[in-house]
Amino acid sequence: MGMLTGKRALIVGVASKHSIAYGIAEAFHREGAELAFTYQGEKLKERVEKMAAEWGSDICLPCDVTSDDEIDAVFSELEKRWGHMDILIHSVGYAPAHELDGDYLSVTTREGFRMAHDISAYSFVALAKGAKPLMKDRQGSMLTLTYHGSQQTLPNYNVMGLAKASLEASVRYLAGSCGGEGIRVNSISAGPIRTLAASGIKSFRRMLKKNAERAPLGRNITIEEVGNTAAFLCSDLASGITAQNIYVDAGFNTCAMSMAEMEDPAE
Ligand code: NAD
Ligand code: 0WE
Repeated sequence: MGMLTGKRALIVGVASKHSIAYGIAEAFHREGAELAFTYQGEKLKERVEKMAAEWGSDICLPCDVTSDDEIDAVFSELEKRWGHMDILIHSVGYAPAHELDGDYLSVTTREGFRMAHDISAYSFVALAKGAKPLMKDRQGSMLTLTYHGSQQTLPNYNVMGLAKASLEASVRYLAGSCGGEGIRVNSISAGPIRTLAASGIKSFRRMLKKNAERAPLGRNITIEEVGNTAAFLCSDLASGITAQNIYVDAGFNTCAMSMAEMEDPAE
């Protein structure tokens, strides 16, 4: 029997086979969960439906998280199809590309700030509102994805760092708000991974190299590793864990400088 046998999970944020949400879906499927998916727009529909079918799922619903109507439609459909659910995965983030390229004060705009916070932080609240009634009193679990740029600055992450800080605070408030119904709320702070969301980022390759050098494990992490941690956090094995942020970053966040960085022969 799998760690998630008998559990029903809605996964928001699959865009490709490189998506963190794809790694989570793989692990959840392996551990016996029943899955439903959303996709961001018609362009992604077919691709997500195909992946869903491979995991034995025929629930694939459109959902742009900026639309309350689309979010409402997702949960009415899940109520019809499932009646109840156990797990909500939020793996969504966005800021306009120009906000992630250059000096923070120079590139940040009111509209970019608004969009980053709406799509990357508020959307978890909006989805939690819809999911909570379906998750009542069944040891449910909500999980979102964050990044260490919320805690320490780095080049170009800019307004996304603020949105992730808001998202992490929201995890604690949501945990308080949903704890009475037995629902746990946590986040995973993943190290950098080459996904679609990373593909537009200048010098991401260099960043991956620097990260591996500093991380105690001496390497970067994979979507499989994030998936496995997500499976644990959403399983009953983690029944005492809520309002937490768990780092899956090969230890990077704890290290100010590594021996490997000291020994770089190029410098
Ligand atoms: P990805 O591009 O595969 O996934 C991002 C998802 O966000 C896509 O599925 C996209 O459709 C969705 N999305 C964006 N705007 C949306 C909207 N308006 N409505 C609905 N969906 C929308 O990239 P990923 O790296 O898997 O990102 C998933 C999460 O992981 C994000 O929150 C990201 O910030 C976080 N994260 C990524 C990394 C990394 O290095 N890749 C590291 C830590 C955290
Ligand atoms: O959260 C993210 C990615 C977020 C992201 C990426 C894009 C690229 C395409 C949000 N919005 C957009 N908008 C686009 O138009 N990560 C944690 C990955 C990431 O992004 C960075 C990073 C890391 C790591 C940006 C700058 C520096 C580091």
